[in-house]
Amino acid sequence: MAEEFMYKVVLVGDENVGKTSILIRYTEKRFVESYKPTLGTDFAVKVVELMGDDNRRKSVKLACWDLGGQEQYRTLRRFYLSGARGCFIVFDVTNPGSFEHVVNWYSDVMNICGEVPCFLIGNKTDLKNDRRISKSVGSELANKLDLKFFETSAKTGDKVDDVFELMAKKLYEKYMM
Ligand code: G3D
Ligand code: MG
Repeated sequence: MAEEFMYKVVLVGDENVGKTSILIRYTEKRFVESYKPTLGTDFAVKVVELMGDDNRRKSVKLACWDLGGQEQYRTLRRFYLSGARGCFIVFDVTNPGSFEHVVNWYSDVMNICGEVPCFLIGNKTDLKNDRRISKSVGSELANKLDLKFFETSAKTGDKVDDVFELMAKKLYEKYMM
C-alpha cells in the first residue's frame, strides 16, 4: 500500500496569464481554446506517484485551486490563499504587466501562506514572436525572490507536468520528511 498525502496548492497571477489552462492541461491533458472563466474557484485534484528514499511508493495528492476570474478581489484572494502549502505564481511571457505584478502576488503569498514552496512560472512560451519577457529576465527575478523558475506552454504542454511533479516532491520533502 502506498502512503497518501494531500496538499492544497494554489495558482496565482493576473487574469489571462493561463492559470486555468495550465491546470486543465495538467489534469486533463488537453488545451481548451475557448475556455471562459467561471465564477468562483476552480478546483482539481491530481495524484502524483513518488518513490521515497525508503523505496516505498508515496502518493501525493495535489488539491489545486485556481481563482476563476476573481483575481481582482482582495478579500477573496485571502480566503483562496489561506491554508495553501504550495504556490505557483504565473505570468505571461508576452505580457510585461503580468510580470511586473509578480512581486505583488509574491507578497500576498508570503503574508498569507508564509514560507511555502513557491515556483515562478512564465507561461505561453509557444508565442515566440510575441515574447516580451526573456528567459534570463524571468530567471533574474526568480533568483531575487528565491523562487524556482520554469517556463511553460499550456498550449503545447511543454514543462507543465514537470512543475506539478517537482512541486509534489518538494511538498513531500518539506512536510513529511
Ligand atoms: P487565467 O486562468 O490565468 O485567467 P486562462 O487564464 O487559462 O483563462 O487563459 C487566458 C487566455 O490565454 C485563453 O485564451 C487561453 O487559451 C490562452 N492561453 C493560456 N495558456 C496559453 C499558452 O500557453 N499559449 C497560448 N498561446 N495561449 C494560452 P482566450 O482566447 O480564451 O482568452
Ligand atoms: Mg482562470
